[in-house]
Amino acid sequence: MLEIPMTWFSNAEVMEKKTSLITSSKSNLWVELPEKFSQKGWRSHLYNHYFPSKVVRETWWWKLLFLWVVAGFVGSLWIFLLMNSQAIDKRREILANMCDERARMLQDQFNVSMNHLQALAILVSTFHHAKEPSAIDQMTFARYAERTAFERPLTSGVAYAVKVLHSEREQFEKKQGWIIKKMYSSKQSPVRGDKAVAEIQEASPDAEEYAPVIFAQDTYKHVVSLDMLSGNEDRENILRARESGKGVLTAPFQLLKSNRLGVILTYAVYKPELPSNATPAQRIQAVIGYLGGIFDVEALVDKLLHQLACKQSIMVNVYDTTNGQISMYGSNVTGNNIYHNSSLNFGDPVRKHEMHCRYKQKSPLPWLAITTSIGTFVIVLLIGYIFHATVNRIAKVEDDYREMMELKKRAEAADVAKSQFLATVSHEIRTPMNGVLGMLQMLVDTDLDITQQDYVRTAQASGKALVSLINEVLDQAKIESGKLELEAVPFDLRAVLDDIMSLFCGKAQESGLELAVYVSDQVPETLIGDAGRMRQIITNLMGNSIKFTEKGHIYVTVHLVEEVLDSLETEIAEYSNTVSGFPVADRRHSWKNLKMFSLELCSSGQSSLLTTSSDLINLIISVEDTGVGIPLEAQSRMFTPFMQVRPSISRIHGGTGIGLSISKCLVGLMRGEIGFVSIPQIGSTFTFTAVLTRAYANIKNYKVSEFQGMTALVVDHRSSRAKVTKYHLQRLGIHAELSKDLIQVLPRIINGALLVKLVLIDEETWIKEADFYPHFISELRNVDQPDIPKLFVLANPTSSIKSSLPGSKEYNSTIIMKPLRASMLQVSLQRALGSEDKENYRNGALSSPSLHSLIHGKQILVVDDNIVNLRVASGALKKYGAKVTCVDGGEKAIMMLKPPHSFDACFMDIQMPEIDGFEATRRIRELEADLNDRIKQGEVSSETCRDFLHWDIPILAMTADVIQATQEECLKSGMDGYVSKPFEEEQLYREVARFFKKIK
Ligand code: WA2
Repeated sequence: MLEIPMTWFSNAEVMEKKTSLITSSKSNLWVELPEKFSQKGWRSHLYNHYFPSKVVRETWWWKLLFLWVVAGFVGSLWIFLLMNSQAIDKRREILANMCDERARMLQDQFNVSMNHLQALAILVSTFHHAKEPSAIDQMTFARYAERTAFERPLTSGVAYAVKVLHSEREQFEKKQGWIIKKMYSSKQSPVRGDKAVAEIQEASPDAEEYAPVIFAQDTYKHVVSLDMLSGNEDRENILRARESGKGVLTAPFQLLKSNRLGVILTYAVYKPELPSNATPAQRIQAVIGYLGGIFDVEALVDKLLHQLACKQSIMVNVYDTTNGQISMYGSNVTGNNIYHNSSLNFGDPVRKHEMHCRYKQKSPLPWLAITTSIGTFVIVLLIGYIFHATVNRIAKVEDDYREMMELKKRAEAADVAKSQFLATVSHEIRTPMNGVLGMLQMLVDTDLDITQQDYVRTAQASGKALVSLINEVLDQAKIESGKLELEAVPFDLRAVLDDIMSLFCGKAQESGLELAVYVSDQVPETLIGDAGRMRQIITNLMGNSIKFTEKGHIYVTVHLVEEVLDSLETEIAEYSNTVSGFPVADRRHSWKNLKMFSLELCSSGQSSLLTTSSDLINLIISVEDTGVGIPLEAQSRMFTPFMQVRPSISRIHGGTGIGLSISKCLVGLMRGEIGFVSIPQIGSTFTFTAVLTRAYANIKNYKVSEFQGMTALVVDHRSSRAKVTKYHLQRLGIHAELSKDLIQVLPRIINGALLVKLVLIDEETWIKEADFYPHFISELRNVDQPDIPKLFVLANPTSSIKSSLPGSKEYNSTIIMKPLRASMLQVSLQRALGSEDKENYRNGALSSPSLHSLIHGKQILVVDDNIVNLRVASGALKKYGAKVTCVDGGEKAIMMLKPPHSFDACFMDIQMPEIDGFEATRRIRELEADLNDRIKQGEVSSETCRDFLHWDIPILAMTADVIQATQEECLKSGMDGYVSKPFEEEQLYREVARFFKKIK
């Protein structure tokens, strides 16, 4: 029992070591552990919580174990005693059986002897008394008796005495030739040996009657002429025998001339006329002689027992128990307690005999009982040991588990601290970076010479690269700690793709790449998911493609997985029919890799994901490029963080190499897969799938536009590129007819079969068929239609070709720069059809003036505790013509925005001391709700409130902290959206457009 606390102490020591190990690294991790976890505190905590309970538990187990061992000991002892007593019983039973058997045999043989003695008595009566003269003399009797001795197995001899009255004595003695003698000398006690007998034979004194032996078997010849009534035992025996008429036994006594004990059985011989039911008196009267059988018990029983098996294993004693216990046979050995008494019945009711049997050897040790009980006890001990070991093991496992839980808690705390640290550090880096970038942006807008401009742009690019690097590292850290969670917000995937196209439009222009996007019309308008992450994945893939593509195109397609599964078998690859005509790595090969997976899903019953639940949308998105491709040896480590195709890549192309690994994780979070196929020098196609949810509320719809119901003719000799154009037209509600060339379709337009308002010709087709256009244009002008179809040329963003585009000007055609985007196309078409807002139009750089138009003249309040940030934000907004007011705290913001006020919007930092952005927003919303209620009830006239019947100022969160800035959280606290610092024009436009439209 003493051992328990000791082992516990050693455990505690080990734990302490572990603790110190962890806490020693505390400073490195910057983990601020609560007091409970500090070395000392934690230890005492452990002692308080686990030590007492453990002791209680242990003593309980020990008591149980002790009880078990004691019970086992008692049990095995009991088993021993039981088995031992069974063994003894068995031994006793065997003894009893053997004893009874011997007793029965002895008795049987005695009976046989008795019967023959009776027969001999009858023989004597018949041939001696009933014959005159007698037929028997001593010789005859002796010979007969000797020859029939086998019939009396227990007798050692027989003798016959006659009844002689005193009156007849003289005559009898004369006739026999000897005198009747007395058995024992009167002076001396009976003496053994022939000499003594010879000496003491003296005549019998006078008596009423005598019983001299006349015949005797040769072994007892010495008793002839002795008066049997002179011996005590013989006299009593004779008297009893003649009275009863049955065989009568003496007690064992010393026989004459013998040193052994003997027993004599006597039968009386009567006169023949005696009736069978005679009285004792009559019998005494009628008796004429006595036949005695002499039993030398010792010799005879010995002989008898020798005939039996196992004589050596048991010891037999025969006793006459009539008066006390007179041993008839056997040595007097006691001490062995197992014995058995069998009663013997020798036919004389007066005499009682018993046979006592006991084992010669002491009973052997009960080995079976000993081994069984010891075995049982050993098993009990073993079970006890197993129990003990198990309990110890369980206790140890429990302790280990507790220890692990403690460590896990600490590890998790450290992990939280790590991400907190990362968030803080990134925020701390981003805040000054925001200032740097903001100021650089403002610097760009000042008067700078070419060199200065170049320096500023380089600085800007480096700053942006640093911010994106921080974002990526933060993402990676969040993914590693499992902290990255996706939002579920409704968004328009097509708009997201348009945005991404705009983002890369500049870069594509530089290298003359054709960018195209196509979204299958089966993909719902609005999806619920994480738009930002979706954008991040596609941007990453497109960014990679841009880096490694110098000519040709980059083509993004979005389909439903179900669509692809259907078309996969039927569609035949046409390598030449690509967007730019360059061969590509067929995206279907990359689909196939993923599809194998989805087929497995289908067969394993998870096809419900694909078919049954109609609200789940399985998207498959491919980014196809005609770049240098990925070397085969590098293909296996494409998704490993910081692994790049070539070490030199980062120097040439920039980037950290964790983009793809992040994308893979994001795709995984969207329950999708990512894969790719790449042919060196041909290109690569990356494909990923994602599971999103269908949203039923549409965000915005281009189809409700003025183009609804129009028909456009798309002339393009590349059908896949025509498909892209058709997709964008359809988004605007324009019906598109496709044609490979003008010659085919012209007759239909002329004869009025095809009424088209717009004709969109791809630049490449335009150049190819340049000779035909003068004819076509003139034909078109002569067409009998209310409106002459407008002509558009879809130009690739390569300035060199654009300037030399033949004849586009003279045919009054409009050039639309690719990549096509719905908003841009809308503006271009509006302008050409005369309904455009002239100020809005600037091809390819649409957002900036739009933002200007949105923000210009607006009263905007900017709230940030950081003066630099305040200046940057206000500078950025002022650039677009806003009237900016700045405050540096939540309290002031609430004061300023207490309605009524004259602000149109508010940009508010989230992380501020005292009152943060969320809290300030909540309070502002409360104030607004309060005033709105009062307006409703007519307490306040609406005139004082700038004609507003309902106060709800748009509040946008500004944040540099990506971790905290979730759209959901912003919306929860009453904000309208968020923009990340530093302001990106794109994002700013998107958010501002959303709520300024709302006001209008
Ligand atoms: N026979 C032989 N030896 C003896 C003895 C005896 N009795 N008595 C003492 N030693 C003839 O009962 C009648 C024989 C007696 C029968």
